[in-house]
Amino acid sequence: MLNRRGTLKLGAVAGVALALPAERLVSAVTGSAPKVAAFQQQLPIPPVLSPVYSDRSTDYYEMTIKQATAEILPGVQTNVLTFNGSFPGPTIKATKGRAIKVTVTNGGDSPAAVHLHGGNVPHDSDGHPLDVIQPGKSRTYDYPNAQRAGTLWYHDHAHHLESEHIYRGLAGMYLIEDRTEAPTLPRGQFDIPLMFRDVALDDQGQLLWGNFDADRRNILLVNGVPQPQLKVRRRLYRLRLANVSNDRLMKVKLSNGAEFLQIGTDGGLMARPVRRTEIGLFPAERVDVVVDFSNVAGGSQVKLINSLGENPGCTEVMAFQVTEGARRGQPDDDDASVPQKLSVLPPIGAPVMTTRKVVLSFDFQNAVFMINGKTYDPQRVDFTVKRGSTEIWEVTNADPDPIPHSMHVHLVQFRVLDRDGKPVEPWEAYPKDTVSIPSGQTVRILIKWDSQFTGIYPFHCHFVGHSSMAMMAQVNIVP
Ligand SMILES: [Cu+2]
Repeated sequence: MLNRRGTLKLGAVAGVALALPAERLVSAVTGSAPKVAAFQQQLPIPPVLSPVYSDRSTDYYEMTIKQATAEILPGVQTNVLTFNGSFPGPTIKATKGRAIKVTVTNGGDSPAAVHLHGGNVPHDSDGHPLDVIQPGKSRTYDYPNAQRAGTLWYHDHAHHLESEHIYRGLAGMYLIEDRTEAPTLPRGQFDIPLMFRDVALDDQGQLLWGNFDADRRNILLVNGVPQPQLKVRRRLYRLRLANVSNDRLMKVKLSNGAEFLQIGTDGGLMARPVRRTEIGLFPAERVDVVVDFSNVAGGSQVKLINSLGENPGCTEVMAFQVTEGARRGQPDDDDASVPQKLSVLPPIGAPVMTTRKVVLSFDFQNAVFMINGKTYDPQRVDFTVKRGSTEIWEVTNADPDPIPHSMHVHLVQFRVLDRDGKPVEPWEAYPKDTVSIPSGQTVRILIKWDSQFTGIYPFHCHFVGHSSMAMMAQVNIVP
């Protein structure tokens, strides 16, 4: 049912692929294959950004958007667009209740906007598509971190440009921590972000780019490199799985058949852990898991397998190289554990006042994506909502197989109620900011507009190939 791409047939629809003879089609739809041995490179961990200044309430950060090179393939310098020269961008670690101000300077040559995905932030810090930083200019984003701890990420959101900008490298992790919540979970070097995304490279190792050419992005990266390995000890690890691909669907499992213990979703910890053997990830979704390597023999390898991979490199995503070392309870173990009660979730809240229909569809005639029959107009308000109110959205993917969509709502974490009337599993119920909407399905989500902020915020499909081609709309939240 799930297809690998949201754009499988769209190249043809847009008249791109059909114009090419068959033999050229092959090279047109597939990037150059990397000549890299699997599981030789160490998994890079993106650098954690340091504040330039701190006061009693706030940490102040600075980042610069700039062209840089990244060694995606060993010995090959690939031109990328970065935050601070880092591919992916540096990780920002925030603490719940402690504000952050990030001053971003645009050293690139096109407008950019920084959106904190999953963040409860003022509308003028949300990175609205028209609220951009022009080249050579700077602006400061306010992130109050007045929300539950969670695995967020930041990325470009400039009008019509976000798809290319994210693809070229403008994305990074943003982790909000809360030391009082489930304090026994693995921490520090045992808490690892895994950012998955794909690229297509030409023969010189340079990025190939086209909004509708998702099919040729045949190299899957983890934290910026293909098929890395991570040396792990025989103990518990927290892995923050984040699919930051433009358009790729993933479904991951462990090669030894071991289970993931899922502890969190997009917006933070769940009430209780859930055992899972295979985890689907639509673009922009995050799944927080704990994996137990303590019963794996030292010297053996556990692979992370993507069952939707179209080639060996996209299937065998990475390897965990299990080193010898102490078993659980031995001196090199910090007694990490997963409590049965992870977190106390906020109550569902007030009665539902409004039900809205949101229909996602592709306009085959004009090769644009629409919400409720309209393409995105950043000047138009699509829904006016009252701050503090609770709404149900019935989100329908009206497109035929294989065009999956998703729904990302800025500012809030919502509840996923049901799919075609069937209640969803706890692992995707709450807290979510992005939900998958496969072809033909209707998914109901419950949104409590519980942010203190008002103003205009977008909602959109998070196949960014779709959102940048108009599958976006916006709410105006009024007091
Ligand atoms: Cu879509």
